[in-house]
Amino acid sequence: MLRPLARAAGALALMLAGAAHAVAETPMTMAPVTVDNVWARATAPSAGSAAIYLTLKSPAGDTLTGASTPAASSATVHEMSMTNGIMRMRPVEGGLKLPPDQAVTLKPGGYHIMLEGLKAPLKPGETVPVHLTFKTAPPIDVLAHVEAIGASAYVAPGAKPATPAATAMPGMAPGMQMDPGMKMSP
Ligand SMILES: [Cu+2]
Repeated sequence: MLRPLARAAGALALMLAGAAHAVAETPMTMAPVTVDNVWARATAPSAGSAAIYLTLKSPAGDTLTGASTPAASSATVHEMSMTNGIMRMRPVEGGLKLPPDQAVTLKPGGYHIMLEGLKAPLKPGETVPVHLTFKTAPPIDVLAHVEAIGASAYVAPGAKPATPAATAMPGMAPGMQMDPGMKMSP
């Protein structure tokens, strides 16, 4: 009587070990990235470019490798830097690193997803579909809420917008100057 029971217990222990192994491996291979507060500024009717802002968080660490949207012909992760009082922006080499369990916010004056070849102006209240790809996590599709032309942050639906500040270019904080040598369009 004892032997079959012991064998059954042994088999159960093996099954449990297998289950624990599978659970332990999940965060390494499929850790989802959470995406919050996806937004863009409305654009002027003639604008050819815009910027998408959002907050990303990866529990295990990851890299935002790319983005695309049907609203523009290209979407590129950009960073900004100040050199001699001139704001420059350029593609983030190798993708945007997401440190483990640390929120990374793309916002005006900093990292942003640059949309070029905008197919239509972005109007307040609209949503823009954005497809995000990561080095490890599966791709994520999100909707960017289009805020007022001078908005400086995401406004939750139903909330009162913050006082807008006039800005000249998408992706730029008020008072920033474009580098005259910088090419904006392909
Ligand atoms: Cu840019």
